[in-house]
Amino acid sequence: MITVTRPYFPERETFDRYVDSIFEGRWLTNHGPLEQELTRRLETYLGVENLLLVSNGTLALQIAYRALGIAQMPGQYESAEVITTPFTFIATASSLKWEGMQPVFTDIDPDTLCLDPARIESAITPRTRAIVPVHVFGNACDVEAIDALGEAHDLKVIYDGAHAFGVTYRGNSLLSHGDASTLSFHATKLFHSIEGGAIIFKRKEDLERARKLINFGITGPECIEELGINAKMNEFQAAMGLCVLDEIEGNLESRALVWHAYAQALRGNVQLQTRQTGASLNYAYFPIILESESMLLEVMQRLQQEGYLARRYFCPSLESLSFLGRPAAELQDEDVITPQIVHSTDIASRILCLPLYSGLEVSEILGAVRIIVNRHVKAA
Ligand code: T4K
Repeated sequence: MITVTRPYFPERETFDRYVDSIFEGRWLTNHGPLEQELTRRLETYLGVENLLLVSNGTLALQIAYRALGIAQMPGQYESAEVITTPFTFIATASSLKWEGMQPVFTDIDPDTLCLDPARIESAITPRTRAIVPVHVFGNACDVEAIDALGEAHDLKVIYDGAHAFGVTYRGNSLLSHGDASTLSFHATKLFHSIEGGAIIFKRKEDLERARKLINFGITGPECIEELGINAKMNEFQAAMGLCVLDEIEGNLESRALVWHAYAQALRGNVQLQTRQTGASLNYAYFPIILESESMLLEVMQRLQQEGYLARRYFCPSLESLSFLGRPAAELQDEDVITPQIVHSTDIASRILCLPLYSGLEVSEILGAVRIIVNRHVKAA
């Protein structure tokens, strides 16, 4: 079966060398030498400062909210609102709810599939604390417009960049926008550390606070300064990250071949995500948008019969999940704004991500391309 993705496995010998160094140094976690090396190398590779490694991409979001102070408002804890996109993986919104905030969904742009900045302003209320947009499928959000909104309304902006590893925008790292950007290094991502993640802060003081938070708030042997949690990356995760980073260029080249083969064959046949001008590609995902949900189901089934496991990333649109909704008491509040979500619901019902990973041969995807094109031609 050709699955939607397959984790990148680096050279075993390289991994063994890093593991040997762990055994020799007898240091397994808590800010070890490999974690420090990976931090330095990622800052250089990505062209960013103030990068903090954490144990996964969901905790990266949670720690970013805490370090920036949006998750801590005594007395108002339950009613803090954060504007975010409904078209994303569940972790973007569930991390907010988990931290006691109310996600307020505003609609996406139906072409770029990212949060539409024109819809954000009308959803801002006195309770709004932050905006959490997502560079979905590695496509850059309209960062200029969103950063400007954050500044004008004194809101923190935290970009969920889980899909945006290595993406540049107008020559600089896309991840340097906002008060913070987060990354996921889950096994299924183009760069991974088995599980893992990172936060890139604009300000050094926020980085320093987050460094404390991921280690229980401890700052010295007998000093616990504030409430914290355990979100540290261990040395085996860092070892995997270092090996995957060693081979990142070949990984990207291999993905690029498949990505461009899909694009060439499918452009004009199905709707593709409109890429943000000025942003680079990282070949993380290849989504296609079919004409209807029934056509999507038919195409998916045909693909599966031929051995291709495409995935409905991201379905359902998150505003439909009642456990992310407002508590009943707040629903009676006249100040509560519930923005209308049209595009995200529609796109979520007919979007499909095609198999894409390093090592997948172009010849192996031709059957999938044929099924999609034939179905389209029959429908036209
Ligand atoms: N924000 C956004 C926007 C995200 O997309 C994500 C994660 C996060 C935040 C949170 O970051 P983390 O806390 O996860 O670091 C996968 C990933 O688990 C998840 O990390 C990712 N987004 C999401 C888009 O995809 P599933 O439920 O689709 O994974 P799963 O287990 O179905 O795997 C997908 C395919 O990969 C399978 O068909 C087979 C293949 N696979 C997977 C694994 C784990 C393998 O061949 N080997 C493996 O070891 O969520």
